[in-house]
Amino acid sequence: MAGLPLAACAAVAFHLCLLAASSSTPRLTPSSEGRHGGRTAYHFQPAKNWQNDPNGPMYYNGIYHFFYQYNPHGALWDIGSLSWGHSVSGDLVNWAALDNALDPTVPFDANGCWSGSATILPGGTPAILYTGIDAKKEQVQNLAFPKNTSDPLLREWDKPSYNPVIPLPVDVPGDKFRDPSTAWLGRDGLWRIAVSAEVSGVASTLIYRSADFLRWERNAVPLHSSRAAGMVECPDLFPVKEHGNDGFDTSANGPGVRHVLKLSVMDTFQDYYMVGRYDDATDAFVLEEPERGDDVRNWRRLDYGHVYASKSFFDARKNRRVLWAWANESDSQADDIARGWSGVQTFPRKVWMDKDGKTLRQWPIEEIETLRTKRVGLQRTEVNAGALKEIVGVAGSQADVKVVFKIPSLAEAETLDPNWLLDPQKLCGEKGASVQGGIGPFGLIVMASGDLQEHTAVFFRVFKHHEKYKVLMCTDLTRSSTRARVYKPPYGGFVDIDIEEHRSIKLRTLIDHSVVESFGAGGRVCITARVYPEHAATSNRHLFVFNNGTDALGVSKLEVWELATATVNIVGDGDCKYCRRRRP
Ligand code: DQQ
Repeated sequence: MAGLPLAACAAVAFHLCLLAASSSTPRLTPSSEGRHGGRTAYHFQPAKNWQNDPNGPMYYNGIYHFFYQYNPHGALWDIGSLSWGHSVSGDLVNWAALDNALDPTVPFDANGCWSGSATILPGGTPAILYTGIDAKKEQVQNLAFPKNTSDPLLREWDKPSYNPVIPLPVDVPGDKFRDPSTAWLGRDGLWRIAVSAEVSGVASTLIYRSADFLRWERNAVPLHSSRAAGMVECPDLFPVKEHGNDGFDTSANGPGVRHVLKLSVMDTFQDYYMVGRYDDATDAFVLEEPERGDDVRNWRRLDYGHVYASKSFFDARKNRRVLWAWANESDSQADDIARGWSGVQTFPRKVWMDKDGKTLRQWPIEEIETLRTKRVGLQRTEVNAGALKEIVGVAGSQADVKVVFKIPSLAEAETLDPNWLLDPQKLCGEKGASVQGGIGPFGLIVMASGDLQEHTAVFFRVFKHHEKYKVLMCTDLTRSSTRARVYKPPYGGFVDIDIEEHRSIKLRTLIDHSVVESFGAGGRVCITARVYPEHAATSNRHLFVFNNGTDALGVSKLEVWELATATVNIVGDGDCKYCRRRRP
């Protein structure tokens, strides 16, 4: 059974297990081999070419389906060529590639099958709603159904000829009407979806209602609108528990339920969210933090790094909500073409609402543990001021790192200039890992060359602010690569925790060649970065804890697991018949 761990096979429908396991590609142990040009080992990527937004994730009849914006013809986004790539999995870690689910073939999607969502209808039929770029190059919303629901892999999808089910409204420009959300049922028995549009120059999240999923009527009042934000995309409205971290089906509402509205803002290329109360009698969404206003750019950031167009789904298998997001490349298009691929997905994250009622918590799904191999750890140790401590014994290019820092005293915290509160990203830029502070910077140095000429730092820094303390979390890419044409902005956000009370803070970082995906304070702040170290192809990647503050710092616990390579859309073997069809 090369290619799929036995544990995963036990959890997966047998045919799917065979499909993935039929790959003759051996399960690699972590090494530099086979991961050329930053190709990842356990993040979702198609075998080649361009991918962007996650589309229509769902759990159906014991199998996870993942669709994604895919250009089958090359490594760049191409306005007229987008298809829905399709892969299936038994465990959200190992994936088998199928043929595209949707290609631009008919007048209502002749110029591209753009983003959308999947909904499982009562009776169990899955339905896809997606944006078609029609023959007139206008955006319309289309429906697709599996050709054969008894095919457990749902390989072929039918686009009924009555499409589009939602034509372009007269008050919306032809290029600003897209990205239908997963549908939810109101208590009146009507389906609702959210669709992004620009209406008379205002970025709007429209609600459409339907009794039969075929005929859709637009509500007069949008769910949300913002004059300031420019076009928003990929709306996601989902329920979260007031207490606890289990998930809810998308239609859940009533006592104990809050909702999260996530929007992707084109201007900033960032995802933002707000917790609120959604009333399905009026289709109104009332913000939990009205002081942040309607301008989505003032809402909470889903991830302070380089991710966009996220989408969640309810995983009935494990009663949780799981979120995916696209992490674009940060190097040049010429590099993408040379590599032959572009774009990864973040590792699937479980999401729930923090007990503060405002913050989303995000955490890698527990299945990542099936990839863990070698472990090294530290217990109750100190890192002196200005010191680095190397963690040896694990390959630093495919790892899951968890560390708990202990702050003995806050006396040396630097004073926060209030202007910095508005721009944590800029603050991270001005006070990077190499700028000595009072409490911090302290954290991890990852993907480092032996001489540290190249490295990426993920760190915290504690400031004093009006007799209270503010914790900043940053990813510093300044030295992440010596290559030219790499986008290396500072990334960072403030972490909402009471450091005075806890005197400790946790950091978890997933390292996967060109991905450094970090979760601060139990997933209250996430920062995903793409890195392209030159040394990666030729030497080992080192891993350190560091402290560039003025006092010694405690590390109560540190655990690092080397991660094995998952089977993700492997092509090139002789056996995987579904993969073979995608060979050139
Ligand atoms: N990507 C899709 C659109 C969506 C955008 C096209 C967001 O449907 O608005 O590839 O990245």
